[in-house]
Amino acid sequence: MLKAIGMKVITAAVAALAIGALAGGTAEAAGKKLTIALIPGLTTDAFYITMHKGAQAAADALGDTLVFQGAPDFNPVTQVPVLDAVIARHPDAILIAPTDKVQLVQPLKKAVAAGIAVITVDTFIGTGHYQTGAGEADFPLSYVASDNVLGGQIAARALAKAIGDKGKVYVSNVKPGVSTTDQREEGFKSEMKGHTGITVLETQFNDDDANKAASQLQSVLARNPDLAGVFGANLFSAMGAASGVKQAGSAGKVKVAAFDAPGSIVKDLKSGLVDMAIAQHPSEIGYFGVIAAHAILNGQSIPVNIGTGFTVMDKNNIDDPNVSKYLYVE
Ligand code: T6T
Repeated sequence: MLKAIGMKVITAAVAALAIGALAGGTAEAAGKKLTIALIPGLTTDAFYITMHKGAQAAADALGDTLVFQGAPDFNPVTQVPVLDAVIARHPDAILIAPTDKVQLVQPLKKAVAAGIAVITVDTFIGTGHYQTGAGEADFPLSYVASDNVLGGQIAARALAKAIGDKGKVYVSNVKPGVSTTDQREEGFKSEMKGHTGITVLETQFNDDDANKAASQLQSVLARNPDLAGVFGANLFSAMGAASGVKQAGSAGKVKVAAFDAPGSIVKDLKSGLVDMAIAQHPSEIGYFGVIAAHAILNGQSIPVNIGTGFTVMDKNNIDDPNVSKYLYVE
């Protein structure tokens, strides 16, 4: 059964804006032809590749030019030089998934100083509350993303159910300071507080490296032979944890709740290695990011938060085309 989460908080305002912007069907009707840059967290991640596809679809519909430029790993040290290079090309707008809540603040201020509109997609800087007049990092014009606290809560509920509401679990996570994955862990832990039979062990940070996540799974399992489950808080954390479970010969015994939905998740769901996957809708994030940039640069107001949905996948619904259409592209 399709469990599309009822959080289509793409507001009526955004929907109207999208329709209004696209209704003319031509670049002239929609406004001036713009150059919009999309800087992902990293280039080789199916999540951002899918986001790029959505962004390109919107740019094509609006007659804008989209530039996709990113770093090979999820790291502010490699992302900031990419951002500097993009600022030097002076696009009209930058859509960026900042790889750190703090370290991207000053570099993004340079974009604003250069007269470039800044919108963050997927991740945020500061607190994520923009345009409030408070704090040093509220300057982005909008934040387009999944509700990541809710995503963590959904994962916790599903994992609790899969392990019969008792036993030890842990979160396989990227690194502290990443807004999305911090929020997923927060949501997971807050939900687990209500599950008194479940003990949440210390989080394992893998630097977005699936091999590290796999070996951490095996170490946690060696220390806790009664480990009941793991929550992989993003694609590489989840895929790595699942492969650690498989290598340990514990498939089906240690339950896996995965965030993100690369194509390879299908066989893992069907084999029972992974119990459920929370697919984000990255194509929507890219699409509405471009629409928002286009709108604000054409004098329209835009919502400061644009929320996109989730689709929860498991072995019972993955063959439904209304579910599988949310698998990420590679
Ligand atoms: O989970 C996504 C994204 O939302 C997160 O910010 C970073 O990791 C991913 O790109 C998946 O690898």
